[in-house]
Amino acid sequence: MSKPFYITTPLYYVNAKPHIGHAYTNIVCDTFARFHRFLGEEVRFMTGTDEHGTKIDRAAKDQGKDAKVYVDEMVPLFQSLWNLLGIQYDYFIRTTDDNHHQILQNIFKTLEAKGDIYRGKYKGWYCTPCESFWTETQLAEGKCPDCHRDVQQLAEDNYFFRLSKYQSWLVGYLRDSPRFVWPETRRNEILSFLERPLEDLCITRPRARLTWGIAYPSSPEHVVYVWFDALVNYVSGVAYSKDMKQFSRFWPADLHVVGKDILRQHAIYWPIMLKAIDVEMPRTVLAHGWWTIEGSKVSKSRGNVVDPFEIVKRYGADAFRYYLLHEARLGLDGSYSEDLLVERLNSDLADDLGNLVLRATSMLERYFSGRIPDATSSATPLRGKLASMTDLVKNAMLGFQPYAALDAIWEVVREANRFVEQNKPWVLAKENKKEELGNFLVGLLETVRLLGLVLTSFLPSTAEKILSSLGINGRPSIQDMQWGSLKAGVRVEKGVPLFPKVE
Ligand code: ME8
Repeated sequence: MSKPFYITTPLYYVNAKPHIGHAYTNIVCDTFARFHRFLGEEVRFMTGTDEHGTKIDRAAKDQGKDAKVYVDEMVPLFQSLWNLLGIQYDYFIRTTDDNHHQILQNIFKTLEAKGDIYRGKYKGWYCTPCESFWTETQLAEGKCPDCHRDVQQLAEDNYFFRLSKYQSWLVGYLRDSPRFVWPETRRNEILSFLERPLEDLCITRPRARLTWGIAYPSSPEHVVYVWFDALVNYVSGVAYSKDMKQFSRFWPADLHVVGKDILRQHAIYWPIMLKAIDVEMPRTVLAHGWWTIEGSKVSKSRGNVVDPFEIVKRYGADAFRYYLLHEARLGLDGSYSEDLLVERLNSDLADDLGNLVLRATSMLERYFSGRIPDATSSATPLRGKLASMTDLVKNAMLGFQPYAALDAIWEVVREANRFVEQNKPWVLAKENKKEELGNFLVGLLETVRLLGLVLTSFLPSTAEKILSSLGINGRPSIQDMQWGSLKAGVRVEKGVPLFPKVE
């Protein structure tokens, strides 16, 4: 049996409510996870929360709360959003989990025994909002090169991880592994970043400055740097060093999905950490682009966030999923517009898909009392279109292009609506051409069934409504994408509008 498909999201900081950016990453991952389940694979889909470090400590203090009390209150907010958006994860990991702590400690033991960690003095500039240290030359006019805010000078005793020792190995690995970082342009960025010497990574913070972190095992005066802590989740979530049978069942991860803001950590620190502990590389780190508003990245520190809870309340989870998956090419930035979301909802979802399903089921109700008639012929031009759609969708998804998969699906949706206009079933009914009308409707309902199946990865609750109105329940599979399995005599529920239009 082949290995389960193991897919991960970043672990989100819990210093604020999740926003559209977090929702996007999880929707993308959920769509891939569902699609691999649809292909018949076993899937391990893990998401979770990053709960240590200065940002979280500060957020808790701002509210006058103990850090652990604070994170315990924030985590359910993330989980409730994932529920609302239909995110079907298999495991939720928190960096405050005991298991994660123990595994992190085991990893330190290995690294220390190998001599890959040493104690030294760290001098540098620190940007608190970004949690980043910068060298003098990296600063942009004396400010943080990422967010352009003030930085503070620091000099302190810390522990360092020998990134530099593995630099030439990493360069070779990236050159030889074209799919390790996707898209290609990002891989090239990492390779050109690696043309300069890598500095070793400072992996602790003095307790005197920060207490909210995992204890560094060899020094009571230090806690672990939040990035080192968080990256380990990808292996601690599958029991690395604790249950190697479980670990080797899932590892290597097939897909780490991250935003381009955190690609360096995932394409430089993470593979080096794995190499140092002698663990196989994940197959692909996929960096997607940013959602922006008026050209600026949506981010909690900029305060221009779009509240996904509100969007879902107004338009429903599937409309939000459709918009995000369709409007930005994975890997590139997308400019968020609520007006465009509404436009897509009214046209693609309500006029095209909703209308097709409603027409098909209503006509069956009207002309055949809602029961699927016996078809005497299955000749319809839609059949071939659906077969090629299935291939297109599969290729698009395996090539990380969910928008292209949706385009291929909507080609068929629109074609099916045209098919209704051209065949004028109401005329067939008037002329009492029952057989022709029956054949026509069976073809149309088959199309609706196959669309319902293929949509399960993208618009899960809509797909479920479509399928259950046709009396189809259970785990949908690509194997069911064969033309002709609707049974004569089955009672089909008359549809309700799937997507009420928004003014
Ligand atoms: O970086 N557009 O957590 P974080 C698209 N804890 N995606 C966005 C986005 C935007 N405008 N803003 C955020 C961290 N994201 C670390 C990760 S992983 C071991 C540790 C998404 O809460 C995107 O996936 O700041 C980005 O990488 C992530 O949220 C950052 O989330």
